[in-house]
Amino acid sequence: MFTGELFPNPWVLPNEQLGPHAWVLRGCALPHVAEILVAVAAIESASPFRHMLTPGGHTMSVALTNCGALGWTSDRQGYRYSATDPLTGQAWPAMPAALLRLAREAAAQAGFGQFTPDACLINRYAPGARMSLHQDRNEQDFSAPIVSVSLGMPATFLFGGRQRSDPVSKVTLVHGDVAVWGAGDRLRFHGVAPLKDKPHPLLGSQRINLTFRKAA
Ligand code: MD6
Ligand code: FE
Repeated sequence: MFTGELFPNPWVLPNEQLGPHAWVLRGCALPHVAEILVAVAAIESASPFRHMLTPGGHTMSVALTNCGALGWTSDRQGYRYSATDPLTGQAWPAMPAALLRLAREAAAQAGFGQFTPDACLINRYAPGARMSLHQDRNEQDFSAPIVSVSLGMPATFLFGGRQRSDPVSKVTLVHGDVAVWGAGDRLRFHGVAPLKDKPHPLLGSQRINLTFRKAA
């Protein structure tokens, strides 16, 4: 049960609204960290983190894996969702029930009922890793929101507008924060500034981000 309303945690920042349909739910994942980490360990033992190639031929600084029916992949041919892990030739690990529950709970808190993600991209950042400004537009259906869980070291999240040239605001995402956005905010440009090395007590010098989407 989420008890944040009845027993506000003074160590957690207040929720932040980034747009009409975009929220940072502070500490929303904190009650679930242990089960998320168990799930990630099982997923990476079947489908390890790896650095993918961009269509432009660069190696991504972020290492990634996936769980769920579909997984986000990148290579010289482009970005796409695939039912199989190109590294193993097998299906991606199934989405653990605990992750699905957390994603649905967070989506509902941000005003998106009935969220049924079929894809969970798991990004792992080492110090210096970054994510350049992009839109999430490889999904079939932009009516579903995106739910993004941050664990480990803090990151500076860059949140722009619908045009690449729009002004970008910065928001710090810390361990346990969940960002949710959809509807009119679904196609806003966003990214992550190069990660500073501020070792986290539980996860050390890394940041893990889980991003749930409805891809098909
Ligand atoms: C990250 N996140 O936080 C990268 N995309 O590591 C994303 O690219 C992202 O957090 C869409 C919605 C939420 C996100
Ligand atoms: Fe994204």
